[in-house]
Amino acid sequence: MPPSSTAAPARTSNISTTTSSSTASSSSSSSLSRISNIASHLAPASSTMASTTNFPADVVPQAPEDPLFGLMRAFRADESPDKMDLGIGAYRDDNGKPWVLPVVKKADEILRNNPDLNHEYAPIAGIQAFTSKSAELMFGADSPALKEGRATSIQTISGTGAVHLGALFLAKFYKGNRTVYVSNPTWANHHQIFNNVGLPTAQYPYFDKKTKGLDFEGMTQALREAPDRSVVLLHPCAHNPTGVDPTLDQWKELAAIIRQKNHFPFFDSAYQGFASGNLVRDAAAVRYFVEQGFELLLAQSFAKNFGLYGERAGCFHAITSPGPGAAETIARIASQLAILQRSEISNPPLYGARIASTVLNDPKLFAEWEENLATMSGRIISMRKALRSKLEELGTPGTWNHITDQIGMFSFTGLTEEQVLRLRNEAHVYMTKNGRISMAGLNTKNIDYFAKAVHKVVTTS
Ligand code: PLA
Repeated sequence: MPPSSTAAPARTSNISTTTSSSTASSSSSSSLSRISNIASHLAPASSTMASTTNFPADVVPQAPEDPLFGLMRAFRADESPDKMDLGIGAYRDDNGKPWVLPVVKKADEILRNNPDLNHEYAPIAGIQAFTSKSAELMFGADSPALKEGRATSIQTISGTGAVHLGALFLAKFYKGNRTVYVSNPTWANHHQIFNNVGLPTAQYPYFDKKTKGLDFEGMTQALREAPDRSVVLLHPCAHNPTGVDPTLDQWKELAAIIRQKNHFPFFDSAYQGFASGNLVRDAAAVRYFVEQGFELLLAQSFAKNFGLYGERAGCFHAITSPGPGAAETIARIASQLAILQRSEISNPPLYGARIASTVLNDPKLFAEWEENLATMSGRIISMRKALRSKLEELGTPGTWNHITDQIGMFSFTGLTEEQVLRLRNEAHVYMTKNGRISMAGLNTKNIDYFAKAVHKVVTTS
């Protein structure tokens, strides 16, 4: 697994990119070239040079469009009434519509009626009532790290901003092995985020193509073989893109290896409450690591579990190990995070964090949020069952138990790139080229159509 410092996913999962529409007809192109000839004779000498830019193509090459947002654009442009969006991981209700959580509507109402709110800047570290409750949500209110003052939390631009801030912090201050080990596959943006701050990424095996489950052997072996003190990026639950999570026993083994090798764990938590519908259960791996006394980083997103995608509510947490100097260490870390934050975004946006904070700080609203989470995860789980049984009824070749074994927002179907492209071209079904589907895009109205379309491409490819 050689470290790579280029954004590998952009190369491997690039969907069709639009080329510039410069294909003018031959007659108009010849008159165009005549005009440009005349123009070049009339123009001053300097403008006849090929380019006066500081950013020529060999310095700033044309980059491919982001695969996921490109897919979203292509879906929006498709005029077929049958089209299905199984691309980006955003919850949809049974009518295929975005769902504003009822508890979020309530919090919004409360905020709008609060005469004391204004649009002043937040502190650099964000809204304290939000960050402290975010930490409790993730680590537990009785977490030893919180009680002992060994944790610091800073509000970020959703999960992406939190991963980025962590990456930046490591790039500046981490003196161990600076290669970041990520799962193969992982959320494609992980590579870009780390590579962009100069930290190379390497991959540990994760997904077993045969069982469509976890390659635990491969994963543990790679972590044992990685140089001591490597950074290890982990998804605490609802792994993206595979939907495959280690069991708690496997997490314990992973923790033992990470401890033995002195690796540095960095958790990216984007789906707490989405995997099982239970916030505590989905935090079990993280809480185990904290109980074991690890020093670690954690990026926390509220995009999915609050349905606050575009509001960019998130948090970054650093925890240091217990010991006499712990409080002083965490204060130093916090001070440097504040400097990084100030130079990057100065201070974080208010609205999403205010919504989440209103819910997190009110026991009644919190209980209602848990019901909303159960609604979302419950609908996804029922779609998993329905999809599996429909494919099995149709007798679609292959096994489909992985659809119900996998967990969270996504299922890694095992469909090949060719099959994915046929689904897009022939059936207007949009999913990423790696065969990932966002389960929330399925509903009682379109699931038959999808199962039949999958059956067709699997039986005729
Ligand atoms: N980390 C992981 C593992 C994710 O899957 C995502 C989102 C994020 C972080 C970032 O989320 P946030 O910045 O919106 O909080 N992944 C999505 C969207 C849902 C995306 O790629 O941006 C996905 O479809 O994979």
